[in-house]
Amino acid sequence: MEHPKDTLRVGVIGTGVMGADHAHNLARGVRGASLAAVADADVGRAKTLAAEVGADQVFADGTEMIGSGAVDAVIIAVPDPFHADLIHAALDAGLPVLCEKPLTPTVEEAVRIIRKHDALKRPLLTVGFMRRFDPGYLAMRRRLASGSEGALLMTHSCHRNVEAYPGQDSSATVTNSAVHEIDVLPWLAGSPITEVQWLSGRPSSLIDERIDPQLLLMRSADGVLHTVELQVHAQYGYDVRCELVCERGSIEMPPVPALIEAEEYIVSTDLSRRSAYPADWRPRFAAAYRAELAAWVEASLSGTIPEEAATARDSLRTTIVAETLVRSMNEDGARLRVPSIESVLGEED
Ligand code: ISE
Repeated sequence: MEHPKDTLRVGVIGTGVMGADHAHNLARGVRGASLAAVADADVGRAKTLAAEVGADQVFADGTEMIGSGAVDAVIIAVPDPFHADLIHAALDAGLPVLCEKPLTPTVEEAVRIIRKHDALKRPLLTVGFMRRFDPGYLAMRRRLASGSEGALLMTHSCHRNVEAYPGQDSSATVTNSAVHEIDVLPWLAGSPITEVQWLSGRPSSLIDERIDPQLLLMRSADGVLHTVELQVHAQYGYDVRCELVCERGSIEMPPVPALIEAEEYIVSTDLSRRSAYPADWRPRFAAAYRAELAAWVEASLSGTIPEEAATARDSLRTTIVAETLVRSMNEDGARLRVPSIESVLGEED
């Protein structure tokens, strides 16, 4: 399908937490976009969402929506293992895709997508690593680039969810949650991750299905060391932190910047000092999701993908690192080299 057009008719596939969030954002208004349809195997849930957001059409199957002619572009927000088939269908139909992270849980599936994508005349695939649009991360990146604190030496991140998704195992902490840090840290630091190690210590007694917390150590090609603590069943709040340790100082992300938007202040009262935490990532990254969607719509209308967003290749790189970390988990915390994207794609000289 050829663009530019005035309005991009967007279809949302998957009406769970993130599909619904994207649909509501579209319904609130994104310049150049209209929400044309939603799809979900759970048709009842899709119909409820369609009524809430004013989407004209409901499909029981995302592939059917892609082939229907009713949409010009799709957002894929189904569970991770189902991303690949829908991406293939959308690319075959020539539709721009915004796929929720991760691209795919395995490198093998991601490679097949890259091969198809590389053969296209124009890029169609954007992956929803929304932290690249978050004002907090963007501010840190600008400050680092200014050089005021000198060269980057280390980073420390912490990523805590209130409750783990049920039915997932320890590897999902890496492939579903840590992928955000695996994407955003090289983007901040400007150097790919080349070596990793997965570690765990005393596990929380509050969750049986997976080891929680987990600690990831990652080293980038230029020697910067990244520590990442993941705790997906932390109970108290959704808490994402990041500190960049430099030669002459450290740059810390302002705590919970999204609360400023929600007018949740740090309150001192009754002999105490309190600040609120969001319950999950939607309020914390609300501004990022909106900016990501706006950039994707604008780029799709002019036949390209947003410059700021994670590309298919960026996302393959992330999946390679995540898969190596899961290997380290299965090999008792072995320190492992991360295969280069060129070696995985057979593009080495
Ligand atoms: C979830 O799927 C997300 O993408 C959130 O941003 C992340 O913080 C959470 O850990 C994931 O499970």
